[in-house]
Amino acid sequence: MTELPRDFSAFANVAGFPPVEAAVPERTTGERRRFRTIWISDIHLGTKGCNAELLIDFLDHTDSETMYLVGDIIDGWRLKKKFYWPAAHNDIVWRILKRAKRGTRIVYIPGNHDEMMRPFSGMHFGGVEIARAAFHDTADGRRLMVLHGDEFDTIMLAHRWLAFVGDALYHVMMQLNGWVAAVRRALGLPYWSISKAAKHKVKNAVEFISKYEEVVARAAGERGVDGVVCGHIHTAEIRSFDHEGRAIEYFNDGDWVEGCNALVEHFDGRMELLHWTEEMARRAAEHAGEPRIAVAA
Ligand SMILES: [Mn+2]
Repeated sequence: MTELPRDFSAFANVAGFPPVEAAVPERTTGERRRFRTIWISDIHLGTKGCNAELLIDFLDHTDSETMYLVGDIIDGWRLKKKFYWPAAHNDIVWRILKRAKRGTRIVYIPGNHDEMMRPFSGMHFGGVEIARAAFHDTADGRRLMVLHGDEFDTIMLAHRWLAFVGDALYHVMMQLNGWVAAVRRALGLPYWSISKAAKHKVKNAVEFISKYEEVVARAAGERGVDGVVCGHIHTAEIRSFDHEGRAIEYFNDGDWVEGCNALVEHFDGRMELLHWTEEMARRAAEHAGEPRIAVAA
């Protein structure tokens, strides 16, 4: 007899997939900001880290002719270990499929966490094209290479883990430093700075990111394109690199775990990084000045 998954209700949720209706209804009133192109990646659906509420807000306030899903959309690695699939994650899939139905061209480029989708490259599911990589031509005539970015891990492998040393950990270590120093002194041990060691690691992480960006941009330069769009390292960025006297633009669309970023192309070809927490704060501030309608008791 086959064993049922522990969280059977969550399994039932996926069994009825694709969902007929979203648990959180799609916002249908108000203006949506329209773009020529939207790039989002590293959503990590199926993990607690995914900032689903913010992404739902983003999807309900924007629209585009084309949308690229630049990998690590579903976290297959984590799902395999522990099944986790809240309604909000279904709502994101529902909204993406709805967009495709409304006429948005959607290109899904699987990453390393959703590599089980890579064998389906060249196929269409519910109006979503699956591709290993893509080329995008901007409105002002630049050709961009679009890929997830884990392709460069083999080059970067030695320093990979350093990219995940967070700032929070660094600050905790700074605080621990004084305490550790006191204990070591009491034990008659020589001074050793935990924060200095941590700082070295953080510095290495910054160097890793910078090196990664350079490696990706160089690969784009060698391919003869004008720029590259990727994700993977969860660090949103727009940077320009020189490749044999030619400017190569590096775009990283960030993530929806910490940064909550999207890369957008305006209708004139101008590229912009959106930081959605800031966009939401701005929207709240704009509405704060509006008079509230008093409800009669
Ligand atoms: Mn990745």
